[in-house]
Amino acid sequence: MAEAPKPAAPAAPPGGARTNRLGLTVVDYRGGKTTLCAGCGHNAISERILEAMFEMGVAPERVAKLSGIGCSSKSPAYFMSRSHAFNGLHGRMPAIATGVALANRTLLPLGVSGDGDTASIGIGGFVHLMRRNLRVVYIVENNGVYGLTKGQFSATADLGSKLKTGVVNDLPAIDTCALAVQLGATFVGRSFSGDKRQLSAMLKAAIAHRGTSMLDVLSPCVTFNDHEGSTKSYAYVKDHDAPLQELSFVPAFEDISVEYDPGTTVDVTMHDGSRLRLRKLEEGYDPADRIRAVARLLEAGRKGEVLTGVLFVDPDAPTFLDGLNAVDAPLATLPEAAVRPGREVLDRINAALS
Ligand SMILES: Cc1ncc(C[n+]2csc(CCOP(=O)(O)OP(=O)(O)O)c2C)c(N)n1
Ligand code: SF4
Ligand SMILES: [Mg+2]
Repeated sequence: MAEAPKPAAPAAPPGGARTNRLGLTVVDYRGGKTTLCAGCGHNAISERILEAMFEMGVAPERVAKLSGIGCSSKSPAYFMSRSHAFNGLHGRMPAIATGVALANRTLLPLGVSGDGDTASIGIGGFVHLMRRNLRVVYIVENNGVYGLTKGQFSATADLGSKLKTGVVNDLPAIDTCALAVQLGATFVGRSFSGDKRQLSAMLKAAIAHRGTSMLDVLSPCVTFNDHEGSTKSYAYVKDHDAPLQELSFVPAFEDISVEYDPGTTVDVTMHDGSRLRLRKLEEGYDPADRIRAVARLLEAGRKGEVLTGVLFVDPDAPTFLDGLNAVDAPLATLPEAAVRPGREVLDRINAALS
C-alpha cells in the first residue's frame, strides 16, 4: 500500500525569522501599539504573554483575551490581534471567562485584570472562579493603585505605604495569592514584570495547566506608584524579592533529557506531559502544600517580603467541566436536535417529577 503523504512542513517566512511549531513567527502574535505610559510594568507583561504563546505554539485563534476596566485591562489590545477578545465591565472578567470556558472548551480563556479590577469591584467573581477550577489563565497586573483613575490606593496596597502626595494607607492589604490558595485554586504564582525569566516560565506552565492558573504579577505604575514609600515600585520589589525557586519549563513537545538532583529540584509534570522544573531556593518549601503556602504568604506580608515563584500547584485536580460531564464540542456548534430534547424526553422528565 502506498505510504500516506506527510503533511508539508510550514513554509519558511521571508527573511528567515524563527518560527514555532505552527510555522508562525512572533509577528503573528503582535497586537496594536500600546497607549500605556512608557515604562509601565503592564507593557512588559504583554511582551511576556505574546512570547509565551508563540513559544508554546498556541494558535492565536484559539485564545480568548478577556478583561475588565483599567490600564491593565486595556493591555490585551496590545498583543495577539488575531485572537478573540472581549473587554467587559469593571470587575466582570471572571464571569465572562467562566462563560467562555463553559461554552467552548476548545478555546483558552486568558483573563487580564488589575488589582483594582480584581480585589475590589471584581472580588465576588474572582473568589468563585478560584474555587471552580475552570481552564482559565488569570493574570492580575498588580501595581497597588487604580492607575487609570489617577493613582488612588487599591485593596492590594500595603498597610503603611505612601501615595506620592504623602497620604498613608491605613488599611491592610488583600493578598490575592493567599486568597486564591485558600479558596482551592490549583495553580497560584507570584512574579514581577521585571523578571523576564521567572515570568516566562510561569506563564508557559499556566498555559499548560488544565484548570485555573492565577498569576499575580507585580507591575509598577511609573506615573502614580513608583516613588519612595511605595511597596509596589521597581526599587522596592527588586530589593525585597524573595524567590522560592528558580523556574524552568519544558513543553510536552520538547525532549527533556537534562538530569536533575531530586534533593534540590522538583519536577512537576503538568497534565499534558510538560514539565515545570523548580530548583528550590528555600529549604523545605513544598508547592503541593496548601496550608504552608498560605502561612508563608502571610509571614512574607508581615515581613514586607515580596514572595515570588510557584506558591501552589496541583496539576491533576478535577476541573469544573469534569464534574459537569459536558460535551467536548463548542455549545454554539451543537445541532438543534442535540439541544432540544423533544416531547418524548420532556414527557419522561415530567413523569419522573410527578
Ligand atoms: C463600575 C465602575 N466603577 C468605577 C470605575 C472607575 N474605574 C476605572 S478603572 C478603575 C480602577 C482600575 O484599577 P486597576 O484595576 O488596578 O487597573 P490599573 O489601571 O491600575 O491597571 C476604576 C475604579 C468604572 N470604570 N466602572
Ligand atoms: S497610569 Fe500607571 S498603570 Fe496606567 S499606563 Fe501609566 S504607568 Fe501604567
Ligand atoms: Mg492597579
